[in-house]
Amino acid sequence: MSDPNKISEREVTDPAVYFNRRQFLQTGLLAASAVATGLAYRQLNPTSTGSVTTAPLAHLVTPAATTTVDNGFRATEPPTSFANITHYNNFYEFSTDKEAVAAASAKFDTKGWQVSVAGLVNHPRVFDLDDLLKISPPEERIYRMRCVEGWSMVVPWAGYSLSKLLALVEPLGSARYVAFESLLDPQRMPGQRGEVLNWPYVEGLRLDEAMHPLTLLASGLYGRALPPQDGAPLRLVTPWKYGFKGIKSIVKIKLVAEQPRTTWNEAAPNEYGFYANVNPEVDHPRWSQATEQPIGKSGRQPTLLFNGYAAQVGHLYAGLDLRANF
Ligand SMILES: Nc1nc2c(c(=O)[nH]1)N[C@H]1C(S)=C(S)[C@@H](COP(=O)(O)O)O[C@H]1N2
Ligand SMILES: [Mo]
Repeated sequence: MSDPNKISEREVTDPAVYFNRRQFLQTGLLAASAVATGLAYRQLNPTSTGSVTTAPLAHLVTPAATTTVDNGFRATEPPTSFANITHYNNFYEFSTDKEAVAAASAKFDTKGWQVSVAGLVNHPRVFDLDDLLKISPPEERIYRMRCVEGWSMVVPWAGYSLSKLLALVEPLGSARYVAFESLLDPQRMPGQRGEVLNWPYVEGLRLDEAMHPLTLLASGLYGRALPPQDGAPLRLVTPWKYGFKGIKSIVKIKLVAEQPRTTWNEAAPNEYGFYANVNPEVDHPRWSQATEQPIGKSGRQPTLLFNGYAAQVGHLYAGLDLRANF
């Protein structure tokens, strides 16, 4: 596999290039026109990438078509390598060892997956995954990702804004938060046989955060369906918040009136707040949040307020004490 950390900015927009540089060169003109038009990913992508064998996404809309650096949909930093994104994971349902998650989740079967969207909405509904994915074509969104532990990545996700799903079910005026729940199934998720966290993993957002265009319901990365270790088949991505808000393998979305409970806040309330906005000035009780280690790079870099998305999301927190509401 090519090393995406070394490829040019232009290539970053084309998932075909990510996977097989040699094949790209061999296919010559066809590939060049695929870059230009955003077509033909299917033909160009090999069917597997190392040990990861998820399918290429059809109808992927590339950033050039939909996004700008200004709206935050496209980070200018080169993406972290596919190998690192898929082999350095936090997913406690499978393992607490980041480098063991890939193998521990490799056989996770998402056949027949359904997502219930309910609570304070006009049109509650249980979606088959395919129907949910059809709501809007997947767009590539290249987001920075900052884990509360002090490391970071840049991930070319694919998905659509959660707001599109919420608009479809029509939240009632009384809905003020969105609660999310991951699958509970200790048979398929061996980490749930231990009590390291309260299962199922739960998360939540304020409704205005959930409606923000950056808030992504992700079904893929690097132009392919999400690998199990990254939250197959569907996970949340809120790039201005610490990574633990990005709940994986979602089965329930519920519109509610009160602030929902969240797994890490429950596990250690003094360490992990409900908001979890990335903030270099609000340290974790046990370590500084001023800098971060980008995975696959040498040397730490400064962490930015709202992970560099202040221009897009700062208004959501006008008047909020970010230290008290960490
Ligand atoms: N269900 C579930 N979702 C989860 C987690 C988890 O353990 N279980 N870990 C979170 C944390 S701490 C991070 S940093 C990100 C990691 O996502 P990645 O492995 O795709 O990089 O997933 C988040 N979502
Ligand atoms: Mo994390």
